[in-house]
Amino acid sequence: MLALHDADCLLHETVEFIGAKAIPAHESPARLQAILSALKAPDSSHQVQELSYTSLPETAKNDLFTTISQNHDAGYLHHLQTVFSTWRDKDLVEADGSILPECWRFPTSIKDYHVSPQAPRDIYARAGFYAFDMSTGIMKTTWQSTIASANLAYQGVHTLFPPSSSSIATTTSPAPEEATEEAATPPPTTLLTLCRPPGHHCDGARAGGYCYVNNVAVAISTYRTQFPTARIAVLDLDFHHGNGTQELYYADPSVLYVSIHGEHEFPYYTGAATETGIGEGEGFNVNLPLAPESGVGAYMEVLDKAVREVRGFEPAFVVVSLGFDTYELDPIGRFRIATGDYEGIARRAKGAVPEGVRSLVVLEGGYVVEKLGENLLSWLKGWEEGTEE
Ligand code: Q9C
Ligand code: ZN
Repeated sequence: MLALHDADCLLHETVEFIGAKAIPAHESPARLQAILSALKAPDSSHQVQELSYTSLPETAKNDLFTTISQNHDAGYLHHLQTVFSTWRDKDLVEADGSILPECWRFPTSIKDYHVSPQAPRDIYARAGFYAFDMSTGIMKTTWQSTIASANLAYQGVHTLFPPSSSSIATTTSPAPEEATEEAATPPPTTLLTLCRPPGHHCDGARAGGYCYVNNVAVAISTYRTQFPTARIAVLDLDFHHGNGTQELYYADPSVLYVSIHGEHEFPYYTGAATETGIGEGEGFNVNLPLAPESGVGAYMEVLDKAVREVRGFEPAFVVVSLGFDTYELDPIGRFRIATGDYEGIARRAKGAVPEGVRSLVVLEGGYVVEKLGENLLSWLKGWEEGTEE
């Protein structure tokens, strides 16, 4: 299977608070290194295509930024891009340090009173305004990795659905004389984007859960430019509920969000089965929380339900949010899925994709670095062998 990667995704390396301790974040560059070594091993049947956001022409950069801006607030994006240098200029953070929030927006107990939606003037307070937890520090290369990660989702959709207009430049654009030959090659039916940082927790204006820009939303907005009204299904298989993705499409009947995740786990305040959508989006959000310590048997039962939901929706495009924090030894996930189980899980999950429909697999979490490669290879085997139904 084709996987898209950008070396800039390896740069971001921050800290998190967990319990009473600040530790190097579980979401580390070593995760991606492990995945790359597995995909590039001599006996691997997979191909890694290296992209480079930084060498894109300005027009493509602008187009990507416009796409991101469809889902994220301008003040928030400005904050992600500038907060580190602002703090650094005032000597408020070390060159290799990470900015973490100290005070969040909070609901008051006064009925009908709403906290001002304005970003606070105070420089420390702004870090809290644009975040919802202390796992999502901002260091000097965070934006560079974030934009490279988002670009993978953007380019991934362009690879699956080559735009007819030549206005969309990629780093892999063929030279004009090769263009006809290139166009004759049919696009792949599925591909994997090695996104890091991940994306499913951040919402329109808040970073959280190691996420800054929602890569799945980038993929959906990119797809929408070509197919404005087609139905899109998101199947979220990370251990954690993708609160950000849920929120972005909660009122949207053209995007079905289906998630299997640990019950009563991070992000704690979302993910209940009672969250079914709102307004026109009612019925198009399906949460399938599963008890911690569940093994592959219980997981398969609920996966069957998820697959039926997606199939019933008849999507024209399927996006998978793929996390390996469902693995039995994961430090922050609590299911009991074994390496060998991923093949069967992916084979079953592939049944969610209707025949002839293309799919994009977007990397989210998974924190047992030593097993990430094997777990992914097992999953990809099942996904490639599994049939669309
Ligand atoms: N006690 C992803 O997997 N901290 N994000 C959890 C648990 C944040 C997970 C603390 C976990 C974020 C993409
Ligand atoms: Zn996760």
